[in-house]
Amino acid sequence: MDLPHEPALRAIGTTAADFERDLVSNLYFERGTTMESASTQDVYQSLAVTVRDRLVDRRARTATAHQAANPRCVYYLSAEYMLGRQLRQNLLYTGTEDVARDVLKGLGLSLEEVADYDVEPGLGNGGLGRLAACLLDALATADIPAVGYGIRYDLGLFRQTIVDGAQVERPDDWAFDGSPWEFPQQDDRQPVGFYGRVVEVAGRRRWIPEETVLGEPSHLLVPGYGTQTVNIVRLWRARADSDAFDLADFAAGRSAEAVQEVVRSENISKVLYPADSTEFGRELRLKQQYFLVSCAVWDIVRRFHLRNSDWAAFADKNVIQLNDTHPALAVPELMRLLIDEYELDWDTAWSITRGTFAYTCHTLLPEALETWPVALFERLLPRHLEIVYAINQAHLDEIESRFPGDVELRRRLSLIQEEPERRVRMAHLAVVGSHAVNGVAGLHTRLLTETTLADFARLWPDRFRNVTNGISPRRFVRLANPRLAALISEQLGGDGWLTDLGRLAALAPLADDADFQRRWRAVKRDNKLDLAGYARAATGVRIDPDALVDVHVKRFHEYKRQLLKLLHVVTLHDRLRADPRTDVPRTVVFAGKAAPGYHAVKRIIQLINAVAAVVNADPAVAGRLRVVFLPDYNVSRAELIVPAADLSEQISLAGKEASGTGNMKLALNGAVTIGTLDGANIELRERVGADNFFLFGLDAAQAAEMRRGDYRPGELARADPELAAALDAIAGGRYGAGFGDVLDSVLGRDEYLTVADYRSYLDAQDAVAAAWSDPDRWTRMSILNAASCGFFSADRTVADYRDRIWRADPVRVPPR
Ligand code: 26V
Repeated sequence: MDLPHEPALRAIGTTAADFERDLVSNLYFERGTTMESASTQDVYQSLAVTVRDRLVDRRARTATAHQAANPRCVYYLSAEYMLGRQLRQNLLYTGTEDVARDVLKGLGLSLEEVADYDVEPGLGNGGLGRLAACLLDALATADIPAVGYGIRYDLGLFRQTIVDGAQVERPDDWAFDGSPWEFPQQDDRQPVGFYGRVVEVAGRRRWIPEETVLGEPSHLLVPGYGTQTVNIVRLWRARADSDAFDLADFAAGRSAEAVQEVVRSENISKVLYPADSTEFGRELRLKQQYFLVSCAVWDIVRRFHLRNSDWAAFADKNVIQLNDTHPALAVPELMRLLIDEYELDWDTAWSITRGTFAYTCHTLLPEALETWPVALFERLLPRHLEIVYAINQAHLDEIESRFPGDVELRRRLSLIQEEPERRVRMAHLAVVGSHAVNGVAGLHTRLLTETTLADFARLWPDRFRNVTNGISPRRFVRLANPRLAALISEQLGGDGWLTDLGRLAALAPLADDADFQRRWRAVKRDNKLDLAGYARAATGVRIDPDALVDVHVKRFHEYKRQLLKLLHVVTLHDRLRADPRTDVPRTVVFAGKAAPGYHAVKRIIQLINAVAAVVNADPAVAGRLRVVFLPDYNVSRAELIVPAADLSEQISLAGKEASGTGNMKLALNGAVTIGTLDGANIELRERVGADNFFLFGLDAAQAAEMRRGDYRPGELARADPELAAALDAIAGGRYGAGFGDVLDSVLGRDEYLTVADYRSYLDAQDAVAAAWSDPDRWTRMSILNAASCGFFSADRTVADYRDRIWRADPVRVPPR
């Protein structure tokens, strides 16, 4: 591709004058206004375009370099991307932050007030989505050619509001005021079929879909830090054909009928994880999954053909990483293209397919392992079901030849579950269709290969490996915590640590240095003041910047045990009522969304807010304990909370959290962890040292053992006077009537062993309070935590994937 010289040259000016001229020009040509009459929104939009243009030039050179090198490309398929706000990131990555600040100042505006208009794209739910964003950031930073494929949800997951203490979901119309970072490509639309039948044409099976929608791509730029590479994330939105609107209906006044087909098509990219409580919702989810993979696989094949002509090279030139099972349909989709459209024979197609795919599993919870009813699958994707059956036949034949007569083994490993209804097992499809399968932390991979996927690990031991998750230090230190970043850069003599996080180890010798400790504490305190300002405005609750900021922030799930944290709060409340000098001054911050249909955890949110209201108003507490629930946890909220945290709650029941990445974000920002031996907590504790980590609770083996035995939570709870008192206080209505049901889970089955771990957790919290009472000791722990987090950089994670799965080489993009 030739570079568009003139516009590119105009866009890359780096002086303040260039920047200002472009900003004013964008204001005029893009917004149709002038500096004198522009609103702050106008200025924001023009600023975004001005910054974006500086990346476009790099993107053009990246595309040219990739075209010339014909490298192996990494394609990341994910239902979620939590990219976070783009403006600050792109100012940083283009080195225009100071210039922009100066220019805006000259215009009487602060960068902060303009940046406030930047909205984070609502394309994710939790750790899986943020991991996708961190890996894309690290891929670009490592100059590895990569494209992320996803869905451009109009309304994302949902915006969480709290009404009378309860979560109320509202649409997250993230692009309502425009979306300046996106490049829509209306001319690149791609048809996607659904339903219909399979016919035989000249001895070949062919799918004749009954319904077709259009996938319309748009992309966002993914710049690397300190490099010229700009990769892309390509997001697809569902569009109806322009003929779908029924003019006759409309003319007859039947406006709802007129748009029926348009609405049905466009529903596919309306929201992330539509409720699956109805048949409509379940079908829509499966439609979304196929929509994404159909668009992505087609695009990957198209890109391959731009540079290659021989299918034999396909698995060498492409690796497709499946981010959990949501995109697992890509396996039969690639097979269908290769066999039905390109007429390859089965064996060739299968060896290309398996050679191309790799699968990352992100869970251990059996209920999160997706399966789809065969009946639904067959109705929506009849040809894919035939292909799944054929893959399964060959798979079961292989098992029979290696383990003759082992009917049980074949039943367990089949892609089809037979009882109680026939369903397609998506994790099995992903494992069988991939040449590499990985878990996301050491314990997770071990448990996967010993339990959930044990039979597969016995069948193909070489296919399994561990790649421990990581996080972007650019996003979670430099952008989220600029004060800390400045202190570290000053101390280390530059910002090389941002791409070589192991260099933080050089901070360890300063852990006891009085002056460094003082500065470290000052950074934390300023960050707490920022959080306090936000919390005050958002909830009315005052945060004391000198109190221990104790944070439990993540999606709500019973296994993550927000309820255990709340029982600690209630016990502290009891103790404070008896003795106002107990514990240390503490602010407990909760944040996180509950799945809309997950009633049990929505009740926990209500109870948290009820406890917060009583505790915060109780004169006996005298401000020593504050509880705040910050609504609508997302990347932007994490950027505010994480830098201010002193104590990081990572208290899932051991054996349930695949990895966790909040644990890494918080430790890297100097929070000390209180946690179980779960997920990546184990690797974190190994690195920061047992002395700098508050460990409690059962380990995974003990937890599994206890679940198998005669566990009696009701009796155990009554045997601990403080726990009994806390439960009585809740049941007795101290925080409002009618919360008895929340306790039923604990006193009944206690699936997540909250009662079993309570005492150990409280003891560990008492140790936290003792450590906090000695500021020098605490600060030492805090510094050592950050200094030991080098391993958790997403750059290391990407290097692991690159060396052990992707085998992809960097392509240097020359500077202009
Ligand atoms: C699964 C499902 C299954 C059916 C319907 C909706 C739905 C939505 C999301 C998921 C994915 C659950 C897996 C997940 O988010 N795992 C998280 O991945 C993080 C990154 O690896 C990891 O740090 C967390 O421990 C893990 O919970």
